[in-house]
Amino acid sequence: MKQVSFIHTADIHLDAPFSSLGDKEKADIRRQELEDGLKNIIDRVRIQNVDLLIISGDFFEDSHIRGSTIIGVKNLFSELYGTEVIIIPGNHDPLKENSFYHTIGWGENVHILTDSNQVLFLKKCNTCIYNMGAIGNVAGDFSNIKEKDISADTFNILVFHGTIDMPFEESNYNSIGSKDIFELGMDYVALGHMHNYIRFQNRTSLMINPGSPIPMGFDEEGVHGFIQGKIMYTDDNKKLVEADFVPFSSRNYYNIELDVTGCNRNEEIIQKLSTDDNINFSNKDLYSLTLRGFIPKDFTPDIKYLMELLKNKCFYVRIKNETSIQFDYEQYLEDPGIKGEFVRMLMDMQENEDSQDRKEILYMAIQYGLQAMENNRVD
Ligand SMILES: [Mn+2]
Repeated sequence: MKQVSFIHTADIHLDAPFSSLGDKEKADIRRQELEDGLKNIIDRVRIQNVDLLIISGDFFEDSHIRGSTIIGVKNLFSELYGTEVIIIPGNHDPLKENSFYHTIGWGENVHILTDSNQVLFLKKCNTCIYNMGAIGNVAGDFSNIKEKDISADTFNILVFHGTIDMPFEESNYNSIGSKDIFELGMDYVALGHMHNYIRFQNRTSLMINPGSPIPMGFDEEGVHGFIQGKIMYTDDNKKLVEADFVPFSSRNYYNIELDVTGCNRNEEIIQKLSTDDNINFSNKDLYSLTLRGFIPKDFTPDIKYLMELLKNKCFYVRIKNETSIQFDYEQYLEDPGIKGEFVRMLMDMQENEDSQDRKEILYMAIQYGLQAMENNRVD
């Protein structure tokens, strides 16, 4: 076989509860979208007749997964006549005794990887699949694989759910350095665990963490997707790997900030929001809006009211009020101490300034300066 094609995904977290949204209806929609997303990936695999579908861990949420979801998935896999499905358990779907990995009779084309002593050789694809960290023993698995004779005559893929190039702390699941993995001489390393897209490459190997195809929270901002690629022999019998990120997520998360300094009423906040060129709400996306800046002592933004006005502009919004109380700096003008001196100096600078932008910056400087001196902190 001259080439093997693959789609590589990870961290789908089927049946994740999305409880952090605090909105049951929206959470149910998101949960369904995980399933629909997987269906779409499987459709693509089938239509394009891709040789391998690789899922590098956290395929489902073990503590929330429903039998009906798994049966549905199993049936979808069974329709992939030309494709081998390769799955490694992750930290959210560990290989426990009562795991669906054990209790369901998966089809013949589905391979749950667990034992690093055993290499899965897929003859029709001329591909060897290695696995590391399925039961949390990365160091042991690593040396098992290292002892093996990695053949130049097969396509070699390592599947791993873990943390790459992070401090070796106990909290980091399956930690290992990229240099070590490169040493194994794999053609492609199908990573999972980090929910963002990361690509590592050296002269001979390509190693990709695709990230979650469907983002799951505000710490997973922007467009998400999966990897599609192939390994092939070139005319001079060298191996070549091509793999691309395929944007996929139909809804994305965005953290946005709005400086509401000078606003005295909720309507003014809305006005500011609608004229901010950097903020463009889309009714399919999720937003976490943080209000910042200095506002008068007697004004508290009405979060409920603001949410009500914004909720039709987007799929989901939450608003955090991190504003500070505005200092009435004129009361410091007669102050004989350092605060008075500071305010007088900056107000003089403001008066001699022609540019409106510079005037506003100096106003903020007065506010931050007073905050530092009065409260011993700067927000
Ligand atoms: Mn995960």
